[in-house]
Amino acid sequence: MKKSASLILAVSAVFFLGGCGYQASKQIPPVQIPGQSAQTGASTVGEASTVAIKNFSFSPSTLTVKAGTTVTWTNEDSAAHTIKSDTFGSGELSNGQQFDFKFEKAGSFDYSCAIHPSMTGKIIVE
Ligand SMILES: [Cu+2]
Repeated sequence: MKKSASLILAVSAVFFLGGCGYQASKQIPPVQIPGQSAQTGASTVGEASTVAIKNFSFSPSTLTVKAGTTVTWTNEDSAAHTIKSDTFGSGELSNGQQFDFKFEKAGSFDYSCAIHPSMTGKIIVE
């Protein structure tokens, strides 16, 4: 009884120490937590090809895309807006309406809203 108790204690001590040594030397690789990648996946940085029109502004106000990308504007305001530039333009977009334009050539394209000239945006095509 006494002998077996000390044996269990000894075995436990070996397990404990061995466990510590194993954990200390074990390299824990960085783990992608699914919840985190789902959060970052919501923002389409670099690949974004959509511009929201909301609260009387273009979001993002400056969008960088690769040549050949079609950019889609969506009016999320209750007020009507337009997309106006020298090279592309929409008619009046009411709530929920969209306007597409395919940017074939590299360059920098400033645009505004014809109804609200203070609303400005820029598309940079690389
Ligand atoms: Cu507007």
